[in-house]
Amino acid sequence: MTTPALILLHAPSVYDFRKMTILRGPVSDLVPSSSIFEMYPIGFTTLSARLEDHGYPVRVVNLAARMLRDPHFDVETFVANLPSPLAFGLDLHWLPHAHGSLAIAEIVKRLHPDVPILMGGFSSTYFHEELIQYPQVDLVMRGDSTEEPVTLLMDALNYDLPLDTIPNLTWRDKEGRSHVNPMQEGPPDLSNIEFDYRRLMIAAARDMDLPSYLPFMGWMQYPIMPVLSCRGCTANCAGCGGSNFAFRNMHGRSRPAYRPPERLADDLRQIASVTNGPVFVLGDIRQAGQDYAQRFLDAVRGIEVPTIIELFRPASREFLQTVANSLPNFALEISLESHDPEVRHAFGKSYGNEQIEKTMRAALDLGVKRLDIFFMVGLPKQTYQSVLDTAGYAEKLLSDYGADGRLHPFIGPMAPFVDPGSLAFERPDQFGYHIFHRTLEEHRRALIEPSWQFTLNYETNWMTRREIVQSTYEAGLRFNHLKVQYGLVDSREAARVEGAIQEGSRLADEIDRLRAAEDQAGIDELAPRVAAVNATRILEEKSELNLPVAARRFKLFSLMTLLTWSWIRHTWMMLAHPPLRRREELRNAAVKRASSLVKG
Ligand code: B12
Ligand code: SF4
Repeated sequence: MTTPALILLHAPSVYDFRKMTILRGPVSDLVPSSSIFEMYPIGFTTLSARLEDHGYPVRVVNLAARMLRDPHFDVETFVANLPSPLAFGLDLHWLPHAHGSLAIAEIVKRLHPDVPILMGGFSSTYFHEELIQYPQVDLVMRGDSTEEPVTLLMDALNYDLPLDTIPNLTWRDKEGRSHVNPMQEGPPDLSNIEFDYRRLMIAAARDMDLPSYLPFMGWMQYPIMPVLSCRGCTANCAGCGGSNFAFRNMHGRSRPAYRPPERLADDLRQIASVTNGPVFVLGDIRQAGQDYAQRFLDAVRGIEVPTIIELFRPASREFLQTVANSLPNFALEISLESHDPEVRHAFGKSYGNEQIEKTMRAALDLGVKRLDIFFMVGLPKQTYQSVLDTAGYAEKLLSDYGADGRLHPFIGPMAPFVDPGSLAFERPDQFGYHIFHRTLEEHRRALIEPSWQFTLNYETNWMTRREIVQSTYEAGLRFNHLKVQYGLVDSREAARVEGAIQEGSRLADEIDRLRAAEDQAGIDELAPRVAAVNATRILEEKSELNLPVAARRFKLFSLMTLLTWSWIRHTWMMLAHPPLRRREELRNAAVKRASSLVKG
């Protein structure tokens, strides 16, 4: 087995979620992960590819998924048995990992005290100065594109070079002083980033450790894969830490970096060459202009895997016709946020219902396989009644367009957090928000509150945290009834969901009362009931989010051929670039790279 230079670990949201009584709520019901957020960032793929091409083998361990899969999985024994790399990397990308990532970092530091701990991702970037104060954290890599600086960092750790020339790095020296190196502007486009997930499949085979590489629980049954059209966004939704505003302030990026459309199409083809699972094209392909969208659609013509396209705003019939011509199995995702255009506008989306319904009509006429419409709770100007009225609008949509079961409305809360770096977090008064937790430590603690009501880092001028929680449950019940009525879920399934929603709502109230009375023993007694609700998707069954997938989910022959070829390539690369403290000339090359950067 190859000795890894970097071991990338993905933590659960809360450590150890298996032992704590926390009503986690429907915080992840609209994404493939469970509420412990076991999915690791796409960046693990691109970082691994870049480092391996420079002779630094990378191992990925999805600790969160392993803990979920096996209740007896012993993290400490597993970590103790890992080989000592040049560094351990942990993502603190999504803030909901604030508790788990720091706890896992502490365990790793205790068991491998001489190996530096590196953290990275959006939340690490936002909180880098606070993060470096935790004794278990040695290095924080900031920015939305860290492939290049992390490679320089590996060189520095491998050849004992100074750290002060490495862009984007926040670090602590031997005397315990922290340093913030200047930020380097990320690449203007994504042409030199390698988004080849097959590399991780090969690494899983190489490390003989498939369970550690699985992106989320259930992936083998529903192998959905994303392709990323850009880093950044042109839009400015109020609660989003990946908005144009947030990217500008956090990552110094003034406009999105796009993947060239033909490369994006290649990414899609690569996935389609090994699986029959759906592919999600992340980011509205019209963001870079009609020409970009057209080139992408020309380049993917004829790909038959189910392909999900995101729309940030209404689309013309002409555009949808082009999508349908190129991707016969296309599905659409649109986040309307609210039925009320005024609320939608306050959140940052300015279009009317008539325009978006025209888009829906056209998509259905043109043969869209699935049309998923998302609504959110916790928006500016949104009252409790407005949330319930959204359910009324969902009914209207189903009655007008939902006869054949292709239209699926979903609702979920903006939870657990309004993103740091977002407009609503930075300028709460302007958007009518009240932010309860501001620091990383406050968010870390909020994650171990006994109920998601107290984890929420905000309330609005229009709803308290309790109202956000209870309106979510009430709207969830209404959506559930609608789904039975329109044949989107079967009645047995719906009855199970209904039971879980009612129980979730009761538990939220009971915990509210017990917490106010500081009755921890009373909360602990609820553990079995809380565990049962946590184990259920309460707003929508995960299977309802899933597109139908061919019985043969993987193309085994292509996969085997690919693995064989890639194995040969990998061995060759490793021989051509002997890693880890082996050759003087490599050290010289690394010194040169670092010094050219200082000059540049
Ligand atoms: C795609 C996406 C998703 C995909 C995730 C796909 C994936 N596996 O990464 C899906 C739809 C599943 C998703 C889910 C969620 N998302 Co999301 N998502 C996005 C989106 C639209 C794009 C992200 C992106 O461009 N990534 C690409 C680049 C930037 O990141 P990357 O390549 O993965 O990683 C690079 C760097 O971040 C860094 N890095 C990352 N990790 C590490 C680790 C180390 C050690 C190092 C050195 C570097 C490093 O280096 C990488 C390589 O350059 C953004 C919005 C936006 N416009 O940015 C929101 C965003 C990132 N998501 C967000 C949130 C909140 C979530 C959820 C928690 C929502 C929820 N409640 O369900 C879940 C979490 C899911 C989980 N972990 O299980 C917030 C995060 C804000 C914050 N600071 O917490 C964002 C900013 C906006 C939003 N609200 O949607 N999301
Ligand atoms: S939520 Fe809005 S701002 Fe954030 S990534 Fe999506 S479209 Fe862009």
